[in-house]
Amino acid sequence: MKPGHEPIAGGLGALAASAKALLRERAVIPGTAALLRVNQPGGFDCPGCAWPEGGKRIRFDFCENGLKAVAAETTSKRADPAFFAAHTVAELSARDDFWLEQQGRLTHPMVYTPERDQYVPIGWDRAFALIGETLRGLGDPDRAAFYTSGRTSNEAAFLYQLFAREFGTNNLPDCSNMCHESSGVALGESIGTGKGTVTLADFDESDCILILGQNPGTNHPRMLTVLEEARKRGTQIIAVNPLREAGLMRFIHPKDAVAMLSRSPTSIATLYLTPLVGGDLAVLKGLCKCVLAAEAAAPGRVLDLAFIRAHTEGFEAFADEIRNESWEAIEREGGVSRLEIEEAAEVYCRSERVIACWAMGLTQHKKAVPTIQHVLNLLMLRGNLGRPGAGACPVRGHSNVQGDRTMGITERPAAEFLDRLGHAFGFDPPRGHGADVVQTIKGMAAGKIRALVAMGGNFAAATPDRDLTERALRSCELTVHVSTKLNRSHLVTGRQALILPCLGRSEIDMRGGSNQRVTVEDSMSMVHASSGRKPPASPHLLSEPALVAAMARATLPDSPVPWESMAADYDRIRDKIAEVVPGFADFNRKIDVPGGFYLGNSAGRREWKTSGGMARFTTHALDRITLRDGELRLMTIRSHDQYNTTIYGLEDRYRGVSGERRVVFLNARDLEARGLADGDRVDLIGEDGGGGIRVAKDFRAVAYEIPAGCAAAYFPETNVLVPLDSVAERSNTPTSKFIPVRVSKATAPGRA
Ligand SMILES: Nc1nc2c(c(=O)[nH]1)N[C@H]1C(S)=C(S)[C@@H](COP(=O)(O)OP(=O)(O)OC[C@H]3O[C@@H](n4cnc5c(=O)[nH]c(N)nc54)[C@H](O)[C@@H]3O)O[C@H]1N2
Ligand SMILES: Nc1nc2c(c(=O)[nH]1)N[C@H]1C(S)=C(S)[C@@H](COP(=O)(O)OP(=O)(O)OC[C@H]3O[C@@H](n4cnc5c(=O)[nH]c(N)nc54)[C@H](O)[C@@H]3O)O[C@H]1N2
Ligand SMILES: [Mo]
Repeated sequence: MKPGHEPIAGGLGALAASAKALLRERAVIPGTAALLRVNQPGGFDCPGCAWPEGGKRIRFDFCENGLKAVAAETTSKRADPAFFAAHTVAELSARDDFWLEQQGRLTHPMVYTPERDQYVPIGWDRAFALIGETLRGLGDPDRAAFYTSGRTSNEAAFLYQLFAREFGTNNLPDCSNMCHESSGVALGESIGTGKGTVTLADFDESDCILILGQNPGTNHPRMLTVLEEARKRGTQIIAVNPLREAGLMRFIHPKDAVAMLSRSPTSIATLYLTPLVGGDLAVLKGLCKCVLAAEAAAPGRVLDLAFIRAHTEGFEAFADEIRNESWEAIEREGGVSRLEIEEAAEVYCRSERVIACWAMGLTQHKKAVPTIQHVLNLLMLRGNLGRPGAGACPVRGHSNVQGDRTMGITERPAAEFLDRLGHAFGFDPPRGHGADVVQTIKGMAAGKIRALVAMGGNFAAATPDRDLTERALRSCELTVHVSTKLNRSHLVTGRQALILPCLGRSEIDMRGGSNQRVTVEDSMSMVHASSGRKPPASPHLLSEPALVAAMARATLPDSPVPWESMAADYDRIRDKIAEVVPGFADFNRKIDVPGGFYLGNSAGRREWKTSGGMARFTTHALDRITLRDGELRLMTIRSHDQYNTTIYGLEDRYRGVSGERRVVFLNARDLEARGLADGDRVDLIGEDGGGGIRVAKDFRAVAYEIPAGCAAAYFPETNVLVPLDSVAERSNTPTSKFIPVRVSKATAPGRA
């Protein structure tokens, strides 16, 4: 890309791309009408990301990628029985993810017939009976696993975990295991909460925002509006990212006609550090080192000693370790110069109210938990926790991934939660820890887990080690996918396989004569209602809560749980949630308020629910990262035209890629060292851990501004390369942002 011609995030490009998405989907509601009810009181929650809608100052906020998510759901295309009759599963398997997505909404419950290698329609009752019989026949409830993706509403999630636990298992893997699990572990241990401590209002007050390992221009576009406003107030924004992401550089709000015509974008980041992939722990240690040095130079002027004394433990050990860390190691491991780190630290120390945001660039690494704990260490040094304008902000992915956890979707439930659940429904929930995503794949591969039920998501494509995962899924007695759209997971069938189509969030959910509301929780712990406005894509769809209730009844015919009654009126589900989940008293009344209610955050009140009752400084050695000769650090990231495994299109406008997804971004020096040129076809070759190799074939090499030694390519095409055993310490999150690979000239055309 030529200097000066870098793309500007938002602007006219966003409007053009949005129009294209609507056209492609032949979306049922013309753009504006649908959008006007997205994220508005009385409307539905955007099925895109988990960035909050605006709390008290609710307003219409245009979002290109939110619109793509709505267009994808409201498409007029249909994958109906005639479609399935025209294709064998083998034929469908040969198609790519973009094509599968383009077939439109699922309309009927379908069952796999091995004789014809096809999906054929099945009645709902027979589908539920099949699930019930198979699950009961497993003998041991731990032979089943119940996966959840993060779009599932609170009501559906609550019923789903209840079903799994009444059936007798805590095998509740979820997408969070691959996403912000590392944040949850780090936050929990350091400050006694699994969630972010800030609200949207804090962004209005902060004078410095750190953005680490996050690409908001693509993945949380509405965040750019907040950053733009902050910039206009003079807030300093420090980006830490190996890539100079367009959304972090310059932005024009697509609603802002004047700026668009005059082309004067707001520059977002005031300082941009570009570490090596996996170099953040070093950079953060460097920042802490500078803060301690500044305090030594001006005692009592830099650290918030009152906060450190009253609220924290472990400071001395932490400070000792940081003082002993050498700049040589910090610069080598971080890939950022001491000078740049000092500059950033100077801004940090000058600022009174600092928020740190982060996403997958920090969470999907071997040292993810220590790295995030160093973000917290850095904040604690100056008391940037639990006061206005300051705090920790893990920016969540899926629109209700945080709410699902609040509702009990976790393989490691707290004892108190189980006590209340058992008490509310009159049963004894299982107490042992269940399987997370990685353990579920291993369990299936070992024949211990024999059935997988998936509430949304795309288990086969989103998880590591595609080959092994596919074998694991195929070995199951039963795979069940509750879905809106056709995806890869449907094509990787167990001995018996079901696709159960459900209502999307944009759709009217009539039960007992009224349009039911559901609720979601955003990344900042605001819970609010969502109700669909659009007629369902097919008359045969069921809502997720209704589906779960029916599965549960078919599996547990004698269950004392009032499944039918709860599925008929979601107010009754909410009444039960109020009984079981802290913070939800008076739930039904609270969601009548536009914008919903704030669940609160203990650390945000400076209450530390850690084992020691204090916020905790933590220490972590800075290990030397070594790669084998010729290997690069590959991070697997999202393009601007996808939602996780859902591919909307083949454009990555902000990175200058058009019409393809099999690209790998490389530093010119690394290209040259391999005798490669920009545009060459290459293979990506990783180790499989057992002495063999894994190959992702036929990518186009793109010369790019990325630190030497690093590479980037899109997920899920690269998931074949992610070893199942390569996980973050303690959170067990696959290390999707650090895959050692060799890059060499493509051997033969064809893909793997
Ligand atoms: N449109 C759209 N919106 C989405 C999604 C989507 O796919 N499409 N997905 C949703 C979900 S589930 C999630 S979790 C979020 C994901 O949101 P992000 O975390 O923003 O998504 P990624 O593309 O994985 O990008 C990670 C960023 O981290 C940087 N990075 C990678 N490795 C490192 C590293 O070692 N250090 C640092 N400092 N940076 C690094 C990459 O350059 C990239 O900018 O977005 C959510 N929103
Ligand atoms: N290599 C690599 N792998 C990764 C990541 C990475 O950065 N790199 N990121 C990880 C992350 S952060 C995440 S969160 C996971 C995502 O993993 P998942 O959540 O499992 O995957 P998605 O692609 O979001 O799921 C898309 C499918 O959900 C279904 N769906 C959409 N809307 C609805 C709905 O309203 N109800 C129901 N029941 N189904 C619906 C559709 O059928 C669609 O095909 O992937 C992880 N995998
Ligand atoms: Mo995610």
